[in-house]
Amino acid sequence: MTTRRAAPAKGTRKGTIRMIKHVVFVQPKSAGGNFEYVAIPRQGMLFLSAALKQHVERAKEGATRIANWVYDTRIWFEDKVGRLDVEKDLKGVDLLCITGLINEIPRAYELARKARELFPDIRIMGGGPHMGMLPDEAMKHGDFDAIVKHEGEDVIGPLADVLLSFPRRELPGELKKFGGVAFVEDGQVVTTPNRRTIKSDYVELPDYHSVVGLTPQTPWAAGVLETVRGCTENCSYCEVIQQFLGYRMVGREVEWKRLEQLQRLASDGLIMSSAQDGRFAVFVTDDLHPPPSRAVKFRNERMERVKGWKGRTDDMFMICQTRAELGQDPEMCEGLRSLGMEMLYVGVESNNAENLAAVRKRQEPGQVDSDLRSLQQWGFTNVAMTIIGLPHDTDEKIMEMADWVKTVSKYQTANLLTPLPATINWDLLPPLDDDGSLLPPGKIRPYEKYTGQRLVHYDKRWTMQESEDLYIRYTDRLRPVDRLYQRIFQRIRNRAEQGEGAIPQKVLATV
Ligand code: B12
Ligand code: SF4
Repeated sequence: MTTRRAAPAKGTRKGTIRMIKHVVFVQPKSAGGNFEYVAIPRQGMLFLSAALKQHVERAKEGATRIANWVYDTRIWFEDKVGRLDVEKDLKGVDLLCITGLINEIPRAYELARKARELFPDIRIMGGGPHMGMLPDEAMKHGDFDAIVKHEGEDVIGPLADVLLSFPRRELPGELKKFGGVAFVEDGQVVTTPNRRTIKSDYVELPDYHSVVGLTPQTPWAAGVLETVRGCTENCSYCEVIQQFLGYRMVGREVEWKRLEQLQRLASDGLIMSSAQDGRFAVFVTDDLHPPPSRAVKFRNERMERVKGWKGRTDDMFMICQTRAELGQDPEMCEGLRSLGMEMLYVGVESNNAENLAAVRKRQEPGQVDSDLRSLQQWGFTNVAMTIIGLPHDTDEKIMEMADWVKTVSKYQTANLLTPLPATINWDLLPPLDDDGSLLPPGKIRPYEKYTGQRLVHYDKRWTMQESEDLYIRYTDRLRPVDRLYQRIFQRIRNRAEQGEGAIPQKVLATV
């Protein structure tokens, strides 16, 4: 472990010398999933980095804390800045924090193993919706000191203090005192009972400034904004409810602060703006930004907030996720349009009623059709999110869906049904191996194939190869939104390579 001495940190007691602990957060390279991830940051790491710093600040205010150092953090998005060179980039680093979605997991485990091999004393923490649900697998295939389940803002600071204060052999005794973590003791994985769910704005502002390679020459294509954690629904293929345990809105004023932060980032050139109208894109990452009308309390609260956002989003081109039934709520549609909500990612999934019932989607195809048309009339650009390979699909019905969905949406996303941890599909659908044969018991799943572009479980209708062909035929009929982001990202890269400054971005203006 390296600990460099630093000048006394601001606010420390006179005479107390604080050291700096170096922390690297890494989001591993994806195995070819959506291009939005390359062009726009994912925010988990941004909140965790801010949480570590907040932890130190709170300690200064008198909260109990055993350590006497400050945290210097760097956030490494491999999709944006390339692969971390473990030997070079982790030199002098005390703590490595790794996240990962399902297709990023092989790289996540590889990073943990390599870091341990080259720096035996480094501390390594893992988390996110995959590792948090499968700590046994993470411990077996990666080399972690601790895995955090569910959200991490409340625990990352105290946990980092402990990991860096004790020799590794003494850690199990200390880690037992934390809720919602997993670690290895005497060769066995120990998982402690969950902690309490935290406030969704436990950290108010994400830490963009620690992102490696975020400059006016290489800005984000859009900012991200979180106003809610969790979802009011419970679709069978989705992991959100298990991961976030309920729908929780962040504070009204916190939303405003986050909007102001995005404005500052855009004016510093760290989020690109359109040369045509000067606006910059903001992706509201909430699973359901406007809640469904039946969730009356949340829906009304969102309506009030829409009014409160007036004047705070003037230079933003906003994008959010919603259910189609938003089309039945004229007041909300009008409000969202008036604050610059331009693009909606709509959970369409299927146009087959039996499929929708099978996945507990609580929507009906005829209604979805008219809702999407109504949203178009309000002036929204619809991005229809679809899933194929559902129980009642056939090749023919899938192609028919492609033809229909283009009439009610300008862009689309497409995924073949993919089992996710902690969902019913995980244990129900027999997993396939890399070559499409049934996975032998005990073998790790070929996660790099879990990009939604093929079936990764046994299905008597399609082999893995056939499902890849089906995916290509289906998406060839669509206008995938992904390709829009790919064009934007390519422009950023070209401009950066040519050493040019701000990006005259016309692509979003054409949306
Ligand atoms: C927005 C979003 C997208 C956008 C992303 C745009 C962007 N740049 O943000 C788009 C549409 C591109 C997308 C794509 C995909 N997504 Co997505 N996405 C989401 C969504 C709705 C929000 C993500 C988010 O911002 N969450 C909020 C942050 C704060 O949460 P977080 O990152 O999980 O981090 C917290 C904790 O998990 C924990 N934590 C995380 N990492 C670590 C690490 C350490 C060390 C610690 C201590 C803690 C910790 O602490 C964090 C703070 O509390 C989530 C659902 C959700 N609500 O999370 C799905 C979700 C993450 N996506 C999911 C999936 C499957 C995908 C795809 C693979 C789909 C596909 N087949 O293509 C792709 C993958 C993209 C890729 N890598 O190539 C799954 C992940 C399941 C899994 N086990 O991996 C989720 C959970 C939804 C679901 N269906 O269940 N996605
Ligand atoms: S509405 Fe979306 S986020 Fe909510 S459970 Fe269904 S798929 Fe998941």
